[in-house]
Amino acid sequence: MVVSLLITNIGQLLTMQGAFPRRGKAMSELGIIRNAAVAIDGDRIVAVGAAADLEKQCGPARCPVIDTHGALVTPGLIDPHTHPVFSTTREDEFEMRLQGKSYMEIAQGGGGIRRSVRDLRSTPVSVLLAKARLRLDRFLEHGVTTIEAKSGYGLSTESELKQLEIIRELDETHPVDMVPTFLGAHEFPDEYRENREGYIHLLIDEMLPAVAERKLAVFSDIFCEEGVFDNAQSRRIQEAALKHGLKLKFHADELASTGGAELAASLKAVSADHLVYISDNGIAALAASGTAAVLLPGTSYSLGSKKYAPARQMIEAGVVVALSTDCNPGSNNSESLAMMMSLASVQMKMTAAESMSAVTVNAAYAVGRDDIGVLAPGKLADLVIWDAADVRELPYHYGVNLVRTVVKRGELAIVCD
Ligand code: IZC
Ligand code: ZN
Repeated sequence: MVVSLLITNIGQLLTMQGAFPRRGKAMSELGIIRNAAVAIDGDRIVAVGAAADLEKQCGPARCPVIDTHGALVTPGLIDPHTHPVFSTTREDEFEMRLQGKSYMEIAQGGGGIRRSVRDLRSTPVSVLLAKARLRLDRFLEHGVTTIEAKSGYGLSTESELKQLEIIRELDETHPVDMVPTFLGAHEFPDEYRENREGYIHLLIDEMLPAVAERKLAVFSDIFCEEGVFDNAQSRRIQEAALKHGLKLKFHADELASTGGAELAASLKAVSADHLVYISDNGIAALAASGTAAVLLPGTSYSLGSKKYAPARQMIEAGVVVALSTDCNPGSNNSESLAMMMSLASVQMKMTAAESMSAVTVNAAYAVGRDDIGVLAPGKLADLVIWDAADVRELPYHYGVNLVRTVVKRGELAIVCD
């Protein structure tokens, strides 16, 4: 066996082998091997198993070795919903919400997404690249090795392409891998407030074809919400995206119950995200269609809401549940999936094991990938060595970074000791 790196003396190795994706009780199964090792060659895993066996085959004399001294090792975490390319932050809006203003009131006053759009349009690419790169560094430091990344702060053909090209450049030059999503339907920009139909035409006739022709996105997403894109508009735009070969994601039922989950399921979307106000019908529809529910508890937290998505009901109904940060300048500015796991435990009653499935295998499913989120021969060698011995420590020991070492595509990307 040719091995370029052996990681051994692992106390608790979560291989996540087993059902893909995980539903219901299977979300608690983590494919655990104790006293384990992982053998890597190049960017791939070649073997996982008992440390004693793998050390015999490729011991310290024959390849570089990392001794984790009994640590917890997991796949690199996957964040299936982020808005990482933006210019300035919006901490003033965070404070306005503390004083009682709602997210939608701020948006209707010209703040919110439209403010980030004005910012992005007037910021040079070099500055946007530098700012986004720092966010990717932070994701990596927190154990995240792949993110889904949305446009949506351009809202003109030129600026949406600019944002997607930045995502492509970062994917090529930063260790964190990115799955690009076109989110031209994030809002109606300032110049189309009185001509919403005109913006929908621009999306369908110009933006989607331009994005598809340049192969700049895998997914098309939409903010399907009261006061933004209604269900009929969302269906038209997403049906056009399907014709261009894009797969679908939805921001659905975040601030009100509008039937967004049912719409996503009827269009066989890969994921429906947020779902704080999902209906019982919506839950049944997602379970039946196999559309993943990407839950973003940090958004409820940062919006100061007491209402979280009904994760337990979804898990019990057999919905594929994933977790994400929603990292964005408005409703949740965080790069820590471990913090989201902690919120998922306390606020949504998900166990540590369920949360781990939600940020590995199920998150991989939600971004349309099966080569990540699992530690098995042939999969990408993306993994995290934690300053913890048991997965239950992650949601419990919160608000600090427990990541010790991150291996990305077989290379040491972060080393804290
Ligand atoms: O910038 O406010 N909800 N999109 C939908 C967002 C939040 C991002 C933002
Ligand atoms: Zn979002």
